[in-house]
Amino acid sequence: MLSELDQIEQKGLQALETIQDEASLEGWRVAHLGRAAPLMLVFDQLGKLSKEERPVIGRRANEVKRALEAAYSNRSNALRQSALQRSLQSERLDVTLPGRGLPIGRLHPATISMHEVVRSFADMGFQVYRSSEAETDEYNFGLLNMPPHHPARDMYDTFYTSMPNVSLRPHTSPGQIHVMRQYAPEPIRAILPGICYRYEQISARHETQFNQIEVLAVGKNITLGDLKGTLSDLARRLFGQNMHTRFRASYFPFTEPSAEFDFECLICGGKGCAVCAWTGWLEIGGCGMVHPIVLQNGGYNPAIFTGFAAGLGTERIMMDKHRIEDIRYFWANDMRFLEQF
Ligand code: FA5
Repeated sequence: MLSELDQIEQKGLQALETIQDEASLEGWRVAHLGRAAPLMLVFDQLGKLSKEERPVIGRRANEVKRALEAAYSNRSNALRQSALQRSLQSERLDVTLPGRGLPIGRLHPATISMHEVVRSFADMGFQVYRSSEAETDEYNFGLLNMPPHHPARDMYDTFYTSMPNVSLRPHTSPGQIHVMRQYAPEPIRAILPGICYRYEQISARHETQFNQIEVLAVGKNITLGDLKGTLSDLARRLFGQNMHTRFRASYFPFTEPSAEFDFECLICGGKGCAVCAWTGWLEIGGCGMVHPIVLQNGGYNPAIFTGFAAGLGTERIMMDKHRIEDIRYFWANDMRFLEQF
């Protein structure tokens, strides 16, 4: 029986040397140390041996068991180590590699321009008022003294919606009525920034969507001088003391008298270009004294109150400031343009 135990030990240790993975190792454990293993059968037979043989065989059987268990545990550790080494090699993590950069967003140039103009007006005591981009015909035109079929409607090439009487606002002026109706008979100093839409022939100076800032002041002693002073001051706040501006007589049904407000064209330096329509002056907005009918529609008594209003194109202001020679850059979504601001 002692030689049988020697064989058991030898075979077990030999078999263990060929084991290369965890599954075969478990198979080996069941075969050599499991309940039905030859070694365990030796233990089962110990009771049947003589008094003399039993301690000798028992001791040897225990030795073999410990030897197999120790070899099993060494092999198991070795396999785990080599599996770890393999995974470290194949799933190697280079902690010195730079991470993936997150692109940092920035404000759109049209928004930057809007913010600059809003800040200047805020410094002059104007409050920001928001009004919606889709308006009824009444607000876009009717309440601004343009009843149906009024020829001045032709100046606003409007996008109509599938909802009767609702269109995208072609200017921010309908907001004047909303502010007046909310605050009458209190005095008003408000600006209304926002996007406008026109079915427009696109050119270096015209887009189908553009931002305007509506300016509205209503009170008891407001004059044309206040309008001219406020807009001239805006130009100086944005461009410095030496900025040249001019007012040209014009016509809007919702103001009387009316004017266009121009900045000197810094894009061509006054020589004439596609943006200033070869005049040397860049039209920034329309303005005038609020028409008595509009004041009345807003809830103010025109015998007591007067007011001025203006609608300024903020992309045009940005174009003048940064010498941008085509308005189409604003919405073309070209990063080479957008990243410059
Ligand atoms: C108006 O929209 C009037 N509502 C302005 C106004 C308000 C007058 C209050 C009196 C009182 P106008 O159509 O001229 O006016 O547009 C005003 C400004 O918006 C223009 O001077 C220009 O700077 C800008 N603008 C108008 N159309 C476009 C366009 N298609 N693309 C880019 N900017 C435009």
